[in-house]
Formats: sequence, C-alpha cells, structure tokens
Amino acid sequence: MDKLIPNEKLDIENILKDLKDYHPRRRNWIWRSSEGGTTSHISSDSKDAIYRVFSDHSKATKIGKFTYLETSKKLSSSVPLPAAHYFDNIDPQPSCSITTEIASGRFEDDIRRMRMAAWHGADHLMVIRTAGQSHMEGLIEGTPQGIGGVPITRKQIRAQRKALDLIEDEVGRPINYHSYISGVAGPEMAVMFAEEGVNGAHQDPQYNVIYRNINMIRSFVDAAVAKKMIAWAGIAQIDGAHNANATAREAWKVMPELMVQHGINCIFSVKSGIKKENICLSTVPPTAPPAPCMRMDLPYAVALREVFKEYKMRAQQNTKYMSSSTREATVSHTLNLLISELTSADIQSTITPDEGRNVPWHIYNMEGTDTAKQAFAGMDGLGTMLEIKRHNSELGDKVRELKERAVLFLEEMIEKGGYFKAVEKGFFVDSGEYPERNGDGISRKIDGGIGAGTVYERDQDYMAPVTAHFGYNNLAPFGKEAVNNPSSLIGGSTFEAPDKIIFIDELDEEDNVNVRMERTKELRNSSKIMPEMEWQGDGIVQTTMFLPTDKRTASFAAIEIGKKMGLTDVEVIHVEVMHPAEGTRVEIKGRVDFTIDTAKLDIPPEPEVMTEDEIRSIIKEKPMTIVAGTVGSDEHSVGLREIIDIKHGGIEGFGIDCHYLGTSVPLEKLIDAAIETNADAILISTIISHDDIHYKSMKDLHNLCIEKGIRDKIILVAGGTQVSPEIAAKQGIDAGFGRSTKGINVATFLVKRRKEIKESN
Ligand code: Z98
Repeated sequence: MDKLIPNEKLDIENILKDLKDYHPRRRNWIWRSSEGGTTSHISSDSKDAIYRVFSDHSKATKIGKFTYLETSKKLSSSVPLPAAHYFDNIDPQPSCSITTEIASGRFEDDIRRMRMAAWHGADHLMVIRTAGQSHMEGLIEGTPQGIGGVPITRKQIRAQRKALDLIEDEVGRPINYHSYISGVAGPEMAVMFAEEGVNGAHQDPQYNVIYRNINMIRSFVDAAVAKKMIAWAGIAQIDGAHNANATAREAWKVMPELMVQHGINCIFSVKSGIKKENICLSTVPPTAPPAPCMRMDLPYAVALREVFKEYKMRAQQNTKYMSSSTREATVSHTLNLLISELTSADIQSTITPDEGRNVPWHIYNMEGTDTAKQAFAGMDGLGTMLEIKRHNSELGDKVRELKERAVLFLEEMIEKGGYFKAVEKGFFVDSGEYPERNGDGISRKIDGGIGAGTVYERDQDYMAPVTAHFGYNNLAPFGKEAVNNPSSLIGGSTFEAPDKIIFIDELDEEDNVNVRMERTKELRNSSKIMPEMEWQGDGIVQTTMFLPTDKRTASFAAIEIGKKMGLTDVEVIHVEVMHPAEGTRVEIKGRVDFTIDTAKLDIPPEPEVMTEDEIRSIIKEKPMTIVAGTVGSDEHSVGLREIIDIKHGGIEGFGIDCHYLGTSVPLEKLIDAAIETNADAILISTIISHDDIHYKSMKDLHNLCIEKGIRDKIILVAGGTQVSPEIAAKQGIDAGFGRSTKGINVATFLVKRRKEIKESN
C-alpha cells in the first residue's frame, strides 16, 4: 500500500504488515506552511510585541469569494465545515498547527480516527498514554489494549507513524505525531521517539517531580538526556506547567508560579541544545465561565507572551472547569480560541467536548478540531480591527502584577537555595496566590521519590558510542572521528542505522492487536456495519431525550427507556436541568448487538442538486416562468409557498418568474394561465390524499395538457407531503416531490428538464 484512496477505507491489516521493516520518513516537527495561504506573524520590534500583526495585506489570500489574512496552505483532501456549502465548499485552514488528542485505548481504531481528524484540519495528533506510564521503568512491547489512553509501545507508534505518512500524503500537509517523554523511562522513550519519527513530545522534569513523585535529581538528569535527543531529532517540546492549572484547587491562583515553571523548563531546554523555535510553552486559560474568565485569562496570556516572546505558544483549552455538557465545553473552547486570536498561538490544542463525560469518541475529535477551525476562520483578521488595551487599563495593571508576582516567586526560590529546596518547602501548587501561601503546596524530598539514589557519577573510562549523548563521555582515546561522531565506532547507532533496532512484535498472546482484529474481521471484510463510537464493532449509540420530570427521576427513567429501546449497558452520560419541575435533558449511551447489511438496503439514487449560482446563471441566460397553485379543494398553501418564496430558499430566489394563483385552483385555470404567460412549467400542490385525489389531479393535469396541445412543451410538477415521487411519475407528470423537498430540488429539476425537452425537440 503506497497511497490512500479518498473514498476507500484505510487498510489496517496492511498497515500492520511488515512493520518490522518500516522506518519513518522524517523525525522533525514541521510548522504549517504559508505557501498558498498567509500566516500572521508575531511582531518582535516593540517591547510589548506579542500580538498577531496583520500589516502585510499583500499576503492576503483569496479563498472562494473571500480574502483571508491568516490562513495556511490549503489541504488537497478535506472535510470543510458543515456550513461551507453556502460558500462554495471552501475550507480555509488556520495559520497555527491544530492539535487533537486521540487515544481511545485501541491504537488500531485510532488510526482511522487520525485520518478523519487530518481531513478536518488537525495536523498535530497527540497520543495520551495509558494512565501512569510515567511509573513504568522501561518500554512496553507489543500492543496491549489501554484504558484511558494507549500504552506507548514501539509497535503502536510504528504502525501509527506509518499510517500518518500515508495520511499526510493524502491531505497534502505534514502531520506531526506526539506523545510524552516523562517518567522513569523518559530517556528510553526519547530514544524510541527519535528512532520512530515522533515529531512532538511533552518533556518537563517538573512534571515527574511534582505530579509523579519521581526523584528530583533523577528527573533532571533524565530530562537532560532526553532533551539532548529531542534537540537532535528536531522534536518540538511542550512543557508541563499547565498541569498546575489542572491540579490547583483554584486554578487562577497559580498563574505566577506557572511562569516560573515555564522559565525553568525553557532555559533548561535551551541549555540542552533545543532550538527556541522548538520549545513550546503549554498554556491553558486558567478559568472558565461562569467566572468572569476573560479578565483573568487574557492578562495572563498577554503576560506570558511578553515574558516568553522568543518561544512558541501551545495554547490548550481549559479542561478543569468542564462538565458533561458538550455545549458548555464548546463555548469555553471558543472563548479560549478568542484569547489565542487576540494574542497568539503557534499550536492550538483543541479539547474534545466530550472530555467532561469521559467518552473518548471519534465524533468529538472532529468536533473539537472543527470548533478551532470555525472560530479561527470567523475571527480572521480580528487584530486589524481590535486592539488589546495594553496600557492604562485593568489589563495592563494585571499583566504587571502577574510578572511581579512571578519574579518575586523566583527570587524567593533562589533565596531558599534553588528549585529542589523550594519543592521541599512546598512552593508549588499552593492554593494561595503568591506571595500568599496556605501551606498546602505539593512537597517532595530531595532524596525521596521513585528512583531516589539511582544517579551515579560516571567512571573515568565511561564511554558510550551513541549519537545525541548527554554528559561525560570518554571518547578522546578513540580518536578524533569518535569524538565528533561517537557512533562511527560501531558503524552507526540506531539513529543512523535503523536496522539495528530490535523490533518486538507481541508479548501477550491474548491481549494484542491480532486477536482484537480477528474479532472484528467481518466488519472489515463484508458489507455489514455496526454503530461505532470508539472501537470497531463496539455497537455504541447515544440518544438524547427530554423528560418532563426532575433530574433524579429523569436519570433513572432514561435508563429504562434505553433498555426498552433494546439497548444494553445503558448509562446516563449527561443530565441537565431545564427546569426543576418541568423537565430535564438526558443523554444516554447504550449498546446494540446487531449488524446492518448495507448490501441489502434499498437506497434510492441521491437527487442531483445544482449549485445556486449555476441555476441562477442558467435562468439569467434563459428566463423561466412558472404558474403554481394548490389544486382540488386544498387550502394548504404553506408547502407550495415555501417552494416558491425567496425567504426560505424558494425558486423565485434563483430568478424564476413565479405566478402563484392561490389555493383550490381549477386545473383549467392553471393551464390557461400557463398558456397566457408562456410558462415553462406548472407546479401543483396537494396535501389531501384521501381516495388518492392527489394522484388523480396529477393524471388529470397531464391529460388536460395533452388536450390543449401543450404537453410536449410544458413541465408538470406536483408536490405535497403525501406524494411519492415514484407513484407521481406514473400519473404522466414530469416529477413529484414529497416531504422535505426544498426550492433548490425543484429548481434543479426544472432547469434540467427544460434542457432535456429542448434537446429532444
Ligand atoms: C496535555 N491533555 O498536556 P503519565 N508528561 C507531561 C504531561 O503534561 C503529561 C504526562 C507526562 C494534557 C495531558 N499531561 C496532561 C509533561 C500529561 C502524562 O504517564 O500519565 O504520567 O504521562 O496535552
């Protein structure tokens, strides 16, 4: 398999084949290209210059009917936003990288989700590890199933990178693949990531120390080793400061210490050789509504960008203050995106709006990605019209205050003997806003934690013939070539000679991808399908309902309803009070165990619809006239009026001259009017259908037109809620239109039919 075909499924079996011999095409992170699009840049000529600037209008890009100021190269294959069909299906891509986190627990299913996400515009695919992989002392092999993430194993990474190499060709944009280099096995992870073409990684020793209680000294030494490799492989690094937001009791109070944490990891990374352009601060707006979040989050974003202007910003969404309402999550997400737009983001991490309900489903990755794409497209060029009130303002004061608090924090840390001492004293994640301290910060001991006492000084004769090595290496006795290129001593390390990598396929006979794939084989190799939310064949569906009762009763009633609907494993995933007594919105999930054979479905051909512009230009060139009315003794005119009137997309909007004669119009009158106006078509409508009166009217219309000698020149169309297009056509008229017909369907038909009549005459 060397190419994906857009309307064919990705062949997972093929991805898994010959993995042993697969090596990635590249390692380094790739930023979005402005070629064929514009990328706004961060101004660097003024002291406070942290905002997007749009001065260069010559770089504006025309996409469809619009001019954009902040886009990147267009995709060769993509799924545009749902409303794009109003705008010639354009799909403007934001200038920053867009992240989505995909780790449902089964990497083989995530591969298909990655392809979908890439089509929606994500080019940074993050894989969350199985909870607590930081505690594992080595690499895991094979592909066990994970819960709340996937185990990061070589085989899983290799398979996903292989698929992403194909996916990036398909969408025409590099896809950056990402996971974490933290924990006791951090350096091993870093080696494996560099070998396997992982392009982005979280790396921050403070994460180990504070959140995983891994020994400080060990963590910082490990980090230096890992950062050396990150630098060598051109991997973009994201730090871990934002974890303080998620952990703190009141997330907006840790803003000063966050800056300190960023500072420590940034300078450590620079000293380890990582280029500043690959060092990304991980920043999260600390609050969310109903807090007046902008007045806290925006000053924080400004302060951060001013202090760290040489570095990149990875803006993530707030996930701490998140409930199970996907609507609410999407609004917080959008406010966060506004902050990114007003300040800057080099990587925009998206949240899946289902994060608060803990159902990592395919559709929500696309929703999160689309929210970012939609908001950025809508806010394109906002900075040309709005300016942040930086000086003499509440915001300006707050920015200054945050910086001062951060500097004071740093000074006190130095005074107390440095970072390790400060951690011992519980400086970090204290619930007070510095300099206030409540004494509840996370405290770790210098000689405590996992891996304490495992760092040893190297012997005089220590020598490692490896690439991207950290620290003392006694290479001099082996010659100049060895000093410059240590791995030349062994004919290249695994970085230069990937064939030396030992690939272990599977260790567990029961829990591995082959066993899982065997179970779902039929769903890949037949016309049968099953609903799926996260894994092939999981059978999960979601149902939304409103129940006219209180919250608790509604939750229990919803489960019963789910069971009666034939679902198993029914669970409530969201409850929201509409009114304490009047009713509750409930969303449930459940499972079905049947398949649908798509080969046995009776699917009528999709009606062809021309674009509005196409129809308009045809009508402009050759005007069209129609007469219309409801017939028989039918006074129901709403449907027909909707087909005609401009307001809701009716055919007069395309330039068709419409003569509406009213309700209960005799057929003769319609035909006379058609002759008089030299009409191209007669449109009749009936809702009443007893005794098949609607079909009889159609037949009569057809026969009367023959009698009057105009049948071969006129198009006859009938509509109504009870009209079946197939039965209508049997009455001799040209077409029947049933429920949910829109003006554009009728207009398309009229234009096409007129052309056919002309060609046959
Ligand atoms: C994010 N969605 O940042 P274990 N190292 C760092 C981390 O920030 C994390 C881990 C490791 C968030 C995810 N971050 C939160 C610096 C997690 C995770 O094995 O669970 O400890 O690794 O994108």
